Amino acid sequence: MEITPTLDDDQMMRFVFDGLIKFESLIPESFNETCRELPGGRLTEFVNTEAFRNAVFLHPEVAGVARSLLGENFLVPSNAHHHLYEEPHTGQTWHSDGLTEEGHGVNHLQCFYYPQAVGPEDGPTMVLPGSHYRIVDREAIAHYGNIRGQMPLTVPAGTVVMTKYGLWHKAGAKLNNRRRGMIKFSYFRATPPKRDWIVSSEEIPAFVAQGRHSYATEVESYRDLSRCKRTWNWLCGLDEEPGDVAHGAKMFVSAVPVKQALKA
Ligand SMILES: O=C(O)CCC(=O)C(=O)O
Ligand SMILES: [Fe+2]
Repeated sequence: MEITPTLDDDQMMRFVFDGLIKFESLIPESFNETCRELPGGRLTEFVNTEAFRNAVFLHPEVAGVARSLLGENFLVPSNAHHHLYEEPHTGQTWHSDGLTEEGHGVNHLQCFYYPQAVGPEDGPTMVLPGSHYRIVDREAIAHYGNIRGQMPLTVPAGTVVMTKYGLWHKAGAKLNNRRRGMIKFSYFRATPPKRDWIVSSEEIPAFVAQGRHSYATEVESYRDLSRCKRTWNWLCGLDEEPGDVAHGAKMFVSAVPVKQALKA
């Protein structure tokens, strides 16, 4: 079995912009069923079985995305956490997990697998596309309620959502006693980035603006775009100084080098 990249330039750019990719009903029902009665909490033994590894971690679509975004010899998860809710609850507050990353690179994919369907009243995970670049104090976003552009992961059974670590998310409110499980696991990069996903020409294309997140004002969307360009260039192995970050303000003001000013 060989893992091959599955994303092309356009799909990679979309991931850079959204920070997530979703595959509905990806895992077959026969396998979903075997995951529905698992206890909550850390899953190590179960996910290290050949059956789980082949059905989920090395699923050609899932591993193909990991290969596209994380390069050759990416690290495959060897544990997982089962976020299981059975009772009604008010939901979590907005957060991103952990505090380990703050850069523009794509080094860590955090994935959510739902072995059963999740409806609006089942406590769906809420995610905010594009929030992976807004790295803020975890407590500072906890008070937000509904955010324009938030996406409830109301999904059919067998859905896998792969996100750039750092994406804002939370478990949504749950109104019933139906069991809702979500198995969370992570892939990591092990080699420096280069453009080795599906390409149709050797020439590296410039990042193509993907539009505007609905919560972003026009001004903030410039910042989103420059962050996307930086991540895109980084993924393509162009590890340049972030020109747009340093020079973005030149859209509105101008300046000359100090030596030139002294001569004037
Ligand atoms: O269960 C969920 O939908 C999300 C859980 C979560 O994000 C967490 O516990 O960190
Ligand atoms: Fe979380």
